[in-house]
Amino acid sequence: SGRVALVTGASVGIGAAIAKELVRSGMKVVGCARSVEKIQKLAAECQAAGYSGQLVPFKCDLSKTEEIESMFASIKAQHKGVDVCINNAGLAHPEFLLSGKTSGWKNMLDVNVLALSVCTREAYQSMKERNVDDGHIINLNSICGHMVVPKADAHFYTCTKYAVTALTEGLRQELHEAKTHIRATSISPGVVETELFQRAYSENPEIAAGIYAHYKPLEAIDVANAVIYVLSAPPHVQVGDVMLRPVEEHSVN
Ligand code: NJP
Repeated sequence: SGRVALVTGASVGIGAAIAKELVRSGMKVVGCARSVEKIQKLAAECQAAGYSGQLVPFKCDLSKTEEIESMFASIKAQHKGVDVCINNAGLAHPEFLLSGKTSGWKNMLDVNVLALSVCTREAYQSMKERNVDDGHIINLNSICGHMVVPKADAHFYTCTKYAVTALTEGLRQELHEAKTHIRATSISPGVVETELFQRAYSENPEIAAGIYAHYKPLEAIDVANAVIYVLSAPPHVQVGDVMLRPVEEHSVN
């Protein structure tokens, strides 16, 4: 399609699945993360599979604002700019409010909230300077962005995802006031089987075992398919949020 998409956190999990599906659909995708070698491997897989798009790996530590800004400058120089920005990178340190580490909370704020906001601003500026009116900004939110899950050790994570809900809605209002047709969407999954999920429960394997005993978690491809749906909606349709949950997830939360 000739459009350029940025996918943050494209090295593993949901971001890797989204990057792959967008390349399959013909887009040029800049995929960023710290472990750029994993994205290089994914790019080679996409090429070997004969996908019509292209995956361009980019090394970026999103907790450093200056690295995000130089990434956008490089995208401008090499690919003119972005038409689609998928703010997927995010982390979940399972830490209680009564005992968690400040460094873990700060890390979540830096990536889940600050980097998402910096990427949103830079993506919008890139679209504006090229008069791109059909751009799209998609934020990876969570079920935790809509409710405080009981008995969870993820209240600070939940706070960062409530921020994503506020930022997505705020973005929609600002885009309207700026008289553009650029769309803003958030995608809110329940448990998805990725490294994030495995890491979050590595110290509490009984919680993970409880989840597997009760239901099958979502897979990264399920979330990637939601992104494809959101991007293929007709221009007058703005999908505000897609909430995706494993069947029966509610029964144990
Ligand atoms: O996470 P994971 P998921 N700079 O851990 C990157 C949300 N979500 O795919 O840098 C740059 O497998 C990291 O790359 P690397 C969740 O909140 C998930 O599960 O190489 N990149 C990797 O590519 C998040 O927003 C579940 O380590 C950084 C990626 O982020 C999104 O879905 C449920 C970075 C994380 O891959 C993707 O999560 C839900 C940095 N400083 C919402 N730090 C779920 N899995 O259950 C991290 O409701 N990354």
